[in-house]
Amino acid sequence: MSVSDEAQPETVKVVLLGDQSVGKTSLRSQYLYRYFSSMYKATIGADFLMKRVRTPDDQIMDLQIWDTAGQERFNAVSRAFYRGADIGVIVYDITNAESFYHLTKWVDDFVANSSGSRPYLMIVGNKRDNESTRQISYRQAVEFATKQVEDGLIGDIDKDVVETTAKRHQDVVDLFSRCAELGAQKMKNDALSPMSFDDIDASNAVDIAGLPRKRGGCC
Ligand SMILES: Nc1nc2c(ncn2[C@@H]2O[C@H](COP(=O)(O)OP(=O)(O)OP(=O)(O)O)[C@@H](O)[C@H]2O)c(=O)[nH]1
Ligand SMILES: [Mg+2]
Repeated sequence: MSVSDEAQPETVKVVLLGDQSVGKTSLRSQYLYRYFSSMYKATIGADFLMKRVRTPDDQIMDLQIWDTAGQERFNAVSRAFYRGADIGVIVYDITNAESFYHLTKWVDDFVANSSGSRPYLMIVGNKRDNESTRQISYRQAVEFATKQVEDGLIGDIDKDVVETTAKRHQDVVDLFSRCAELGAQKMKNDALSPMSFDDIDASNAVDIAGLPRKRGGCC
């Protein structure tokens, strides 16, 4: 059966976030278009692109991949797009220690603004092709992630704390395949533990009639 013959798949909202210039846009472009440019064009605001994928256990799903702006002046705008996220892909640059030290702030912001959707996290050290100027080791990333495991945000450090280069297609395929796998896991877990009334944020209620099908979020 072809993908198009099947019932409408579930949508998994994946949000890329992290400091400016760490490579969020480049990771998504490499995944979707096999395109990498060494020119830097700052993202302003946020947007999403969709990709239909098949998980290793043969489940079809639509990844809704949001790219957000890392520049500080856009932080308030970016936060608005975390709502209803299933997976946060928090990116730092292994050659820029500051982008790593800011991870706590990104995690806190993301969790606080995802509006009770109980998202999963991936921690991604990008630009691993620049080994000679590395400032952050993989071990440091694992140490950081241990706290997120305790908080239930990361399930499997080996799979969810990764290093990539946006120059290499296979790296980004592996990254987003893991997102799909996590999306499938999250759907199962959400189905087993439906939202409690405490999870529902009615302050920004919208009429969802006519909006595309999406579990537990507004967009
Ligand atoms: N060497 C190397 N350069 C990269 C890599 N990923 C991105 N870059 C470069 O880093 C710069 C910033 O990349 P972007 O993808 O625009 O960064 P961003 O995180 O989207 O930045 P904002 O939109 O400002 O938040 C660009 O010049 C890219 O070419 C990588 O894996 N390796
Ligand atoms: Mg960008």
